[in-house]
Parts: sequence; structure tokens; C-alpha cells
Amino acid sequence: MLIPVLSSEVADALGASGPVVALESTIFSHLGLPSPHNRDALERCCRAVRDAGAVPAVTAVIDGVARVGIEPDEHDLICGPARKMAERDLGVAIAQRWPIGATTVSAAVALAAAAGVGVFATGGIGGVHRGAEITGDISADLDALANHPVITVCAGAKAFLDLGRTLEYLETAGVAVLGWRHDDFPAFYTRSSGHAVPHRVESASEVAAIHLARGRDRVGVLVAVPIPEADELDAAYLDAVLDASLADAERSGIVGAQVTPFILSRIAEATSGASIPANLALAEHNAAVAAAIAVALAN
Ligand code: PSU
Ligand code: MN
Repeated sequence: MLIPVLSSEVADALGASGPVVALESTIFSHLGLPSPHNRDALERCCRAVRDAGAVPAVTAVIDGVARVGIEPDEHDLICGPARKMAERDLGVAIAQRWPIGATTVSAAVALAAAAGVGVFATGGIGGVHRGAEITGDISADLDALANHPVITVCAGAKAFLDLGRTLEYLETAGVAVLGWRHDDFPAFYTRSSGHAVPHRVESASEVAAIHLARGRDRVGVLVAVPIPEADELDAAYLDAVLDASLADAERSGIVGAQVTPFILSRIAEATSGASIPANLALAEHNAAVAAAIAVALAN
């Protein structure tokens, strides 16, 4: 049984049925963003959650202990070297006493659910990879969204994935996908992927009501929030970068859990940093939207 240790602030908030927003830690580690931008992202996301009236709960394994909510003096640890940890790796990380296990979306929603946290914010989710019909590469994030009663707030997923098949998979798995004031599934750096979302929502209270009224109580809801217009990148330029990054991954024979970090680092290199302000802006915006939803859920 997975019983995470809560920070005192998170424990107090949950005890009072107050608003809490879980955060993943891969994005804040060197696997998600280069230093010092990862640290900046962590501080900005926590600040955005607090400014909207909720308590941030960073999820991670630290010295073999599953944690929901970390102390300020532990932020440096999260931003240092870490091992990527999906939901299936949680038991391994705990039993083998990993110094730092950075949560992906799947591990973060599992920890949030175990702690009783109902809302989780991330940058982009993993999904069905292009060519998955050959490689079988489908992120464990998708099944985790279907298996835990948590609202996940994301900016869609990066276009190096097959976003059409990702939406098909979420439909099969029974995850409601809600477009935040938007009709299209966002593609992380860009507001639209060309794939419509099944439902559009306008407010945090609407998301909270959908979560409370959903059929199965052990299924999540995915809220897809487009990157703010001012921060959007050029789609044609990105397509070229993504194609080159994917070809590079294939040439290098990268498989399994290494695929996503490899492509992310190639994109960062190829855009020579232009993607970083966009990444920070969308993560911060998602954290604020998630906090508004957590506040609505608590009321
Ligand atoms: N996509 C991004 N940035 C990220 C990730 C995905 O644009 O940092 C991370 C997230 O932690 C996500 C994980 O949960 O990668 C998915 O990995 P995989 O594709 O191996 O399931
Ligand atoms: Mn994979």
C-alpha cells in the first residue's frame, strides 16, 4: 500500500478540506528543463498556486520516501540530478531507497490520489508516440489518468507524439477531456493541434462539477489548457525541429523511458532556448488554473 508522507502544510490543508494542487517533479529536474530554468519553473509554479489561494504539493521520492509536499529547503534537491519515475517505478524507488525519484505524470497522479489530493498540474502529458503501431510506445500517463480520481491540468501534449491517437486512447480508457475556454486539443507550445476536444469548459466551477458528477469514481478528468496567446511559438518552425528530433532518436536507437527525455533535450538544443520561456509560461498558467479548480472543488 502506497502511503506518502505529507508536508505539514499539505496535511493541514487536507485536514481542513482546503485546496491543494499536486505538481510533478520531472519537469523541475534536469530531465524536464535545463538549469537554472527548472528552478525558476518550480518557484513560479508554486507561487502561482499560492497566489490563487491553494497549497502546492510537489510529488517526489526523496531518500526512498514517497512525498506529497516538500519543504522549501528541499527545492534544491528536486532541481538536481534525479531518476525518472513512472507509476510502476514507485515501489522500486522506495524499496531501493533512491535519493531522488522525479515523478512523471503517472507517478504524480498515483501519489496525489494516495494522499487524497484531487487536482494535479503539469506541463504536458505523455501520450501515444508516432509509430506506436510498430514500437508499442504508449505513455503510462494515459492509463494512470484513467485509474486515479484526479483532475489533471495540462497544456495538451507535445506534437512529437501522435495527438490524434492520444485522444483516441483517452476516449477508450474513459477519461473525459475538457478544453479550457478552447475547442482544440493544445499541442504544448502551440494553442491548437488540429484535433477537437470532445467538450469545452469555461470555468473552474464547471470542471469541479464535472469531476464530482462523473460516472466512475476511480477515473480522472483531463483539462487541456492552451498556452497563453502571447507565449505561443511558431507551428511551422516547431514541426521542422520535432521531425529532426524524432529522426535523431530513431537513428540513435533510443527506446523505452529514454525516448521522451531524449527528444525533449534535442528540442531544447534545436530551439537554442527559445522554447524555454514558453515552457515556463504554460506551466505557470496551468498551475494557476489548477489552483482555481482546487478552490472550486473545496467550496
Ligand atoms: N512531455 C513534456 N515534458 C516533460 C514530459 C513529457 O513536454 O517533462 C515528462 C512528464 O513527466 C511526462 C513524462 O509524464 O515525460 C512521460 O514520459 P513517457 O513518455 O516516457 O511516458
Ligand atoms: Mn514510452
